[in-house]
Amino acid sequence: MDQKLQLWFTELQTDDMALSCRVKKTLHQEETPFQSLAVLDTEQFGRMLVLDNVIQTTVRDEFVYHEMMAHVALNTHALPKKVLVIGGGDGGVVREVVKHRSVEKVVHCEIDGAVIEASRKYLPEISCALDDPRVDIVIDDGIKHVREHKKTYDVIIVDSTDPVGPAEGLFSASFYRSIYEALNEDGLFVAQTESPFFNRDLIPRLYKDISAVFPVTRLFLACVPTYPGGLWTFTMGSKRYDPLEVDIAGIPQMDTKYYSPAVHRSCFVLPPFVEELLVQG
Ligand code: AAT
Repeated sequence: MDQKLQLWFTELQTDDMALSCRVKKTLHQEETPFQSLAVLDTEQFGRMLVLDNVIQTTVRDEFVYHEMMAHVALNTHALPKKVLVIGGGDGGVVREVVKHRSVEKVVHCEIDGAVIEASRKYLPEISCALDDPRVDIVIDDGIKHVREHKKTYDVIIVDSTDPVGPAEGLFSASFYRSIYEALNEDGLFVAQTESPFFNRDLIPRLYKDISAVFPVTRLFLACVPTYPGGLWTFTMGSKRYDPLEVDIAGIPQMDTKYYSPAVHRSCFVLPPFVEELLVQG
């Protein structure tokens, strides 16, 4: 018998489907006041951040999600100076936001300081911009933060966990109204809005709620291998700028692996089964 011991992490992505990854090593595990937190070193995806047994990000595929959360929104706004990132304690979205030269201040509001600490220690390639002088870290509930800041931000990015537990309120109509008020008069926001295969009730509701508040509402897609189903949705609500009207020839050259000017355009092209979700509401 020459069989090495094999350890696997399994995420139940739906009640009836799982994703399993072979684990080289468990680097960290703790119960925070908000959730159970683990950092695993996996064979397939490298280091992986897991909250409440759900994969949040991995070193090998994180670029897709973080680039698409940041650059579609920031390149839609004419001159984003002040940006709020809610959630995203790993720092991946912040790392992408600070690539924009117009950005003067990034407020990073994460409810669970333990996620930031673990990411600083075990995910340096993702958390590396958290010490940028333009970044202010606030440990607080994003819902409370937006309520307390009116007409403050040009762009708000909601990098939240799934709509259960502390993140549930980040998927509500009242939260979208508070976001509207926290934005400047030409502001816009983007949120991760889950899987078009497995969240077919949630996505139409969010789209309708955001459309009720923002004159421009657009849904776009990207492929994130470690999220359920791979294909992932993001929804943007904007007071003035339309991401489809951006002159993509004017987008500056950026150090990215998934996002590009052409992808800025193509990510809004929706297959009919996704388009269908937007007319249900
Ligand atoms: N960058 C991809 C990682 C995430 S983590 C989402 C973060 O949102 C977590 O660190 C969590 O602590 C934080 N969070 C949850 N609720 C709140 C809140 N109310 N205010 C501020 N931060 C919050 C996203 C992964 C998406 C996974 C999709 N399956």
